Amino acid sequence: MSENTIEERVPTAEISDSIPVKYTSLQLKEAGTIEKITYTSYDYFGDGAEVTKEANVYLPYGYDESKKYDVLYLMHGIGGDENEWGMTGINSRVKIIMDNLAYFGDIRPFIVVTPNGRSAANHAANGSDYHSFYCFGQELRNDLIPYIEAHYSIYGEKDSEDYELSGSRDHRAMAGLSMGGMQTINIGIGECVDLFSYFGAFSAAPTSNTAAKTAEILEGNELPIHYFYNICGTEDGIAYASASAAAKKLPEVCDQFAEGENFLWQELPGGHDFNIWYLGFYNFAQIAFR
Ligand code: FER
Repeated sequence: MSENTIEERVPTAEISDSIPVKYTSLQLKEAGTIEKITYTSYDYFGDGAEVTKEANVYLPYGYDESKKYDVLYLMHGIGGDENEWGMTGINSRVKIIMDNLAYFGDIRPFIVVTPNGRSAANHAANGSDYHSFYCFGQELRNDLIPYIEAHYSIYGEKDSEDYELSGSRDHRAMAGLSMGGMQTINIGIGECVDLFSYFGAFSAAPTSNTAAKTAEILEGNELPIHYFYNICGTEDGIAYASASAAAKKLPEVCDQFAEGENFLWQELPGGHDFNIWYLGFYNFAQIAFR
C-alpha cells in the first residue's frame, strides 16, 4: 500500500453503524470555516419583544459567493444551546465530518447552521423555560431563514421581487438531537413542510408528535418529502420509546413515507449521547440533498 492511500479521494461513506476514522480525522488541507452570527428575532414565547439571537454557521471549504449552497439547520437538545453541537472551532466534529465528506467526494458541500432553539428573551441553556422550544417555528420562518438567505449564497433569489421561502424547500434540511429531533418532527414536518424537504431526528424527545399525529398533519400534503431519517440507541431510556412512537411505524400509517425510499429508522446499541448523535449526523449528511 502506498503511504498516500488515505489521501486518495475515494468516496467510501455509507449509512453505517459507526463512523470510519477517515471521516473523523482532522484534515487541514481543505477545511471549512465556522462563523458566529447574531440576528434579530422576537420573544415568540413571551411578550414578542425584540431579541438578539446567536447561531453558528459552517461554511464549506472554498465557499464561493458565485455558487449556491444547500443549508442544514441543526438543532440541539434540552440542556444545550447553539454551541452544543460543538461547532465552535477547528476541532469541531461536525466541521471535520463535513470537511472529510466533501474532501473525499462523498457529498456536495453544504452549509450547516446551529441555532439556539429557544424562541424567548431568556434562551440560556440553564434556567430558561423549555416550552420556548415549541415556538421556534415562527423564528425559523420569520427571522432565521430570511437572515441566512440574505447573508449567504443560497438557492432561491432572496433579492428578487417574487422571492418566496417555499421556492427553495428542496435546498433546506432540518435535523436535531432529542428536543431538536422533536422540533424537526413537530415544527419541521409539522409546521414547515413548505420550507424543508429533508428531515433528521436523532433520539427524538418525549414530546415528539406520534406517527399517527404526523400522518394526520400531513393528510393532503402534496409537497414531496425527500427524506426522513431517524436514529435512536436501544439503551436510550429517555428517548427510545418516544422516538419509536414518532417514527418507527410511520411508513405503515402514512403513505408519504416509504422505508428505504425516503424513510429510514436506524436503531443500534447506544444511549442518549453524542455517540449516537454524531453517527446520526454523519449518516444524515450523506442523505440530505441527494
Ligand atoms: C422529557 C425528557 C427529556 C422532555 C424532554 C427531554 C419535554 C429532552 C431531552 C434532551 O433534549 O436531551 O420529559 O420533555
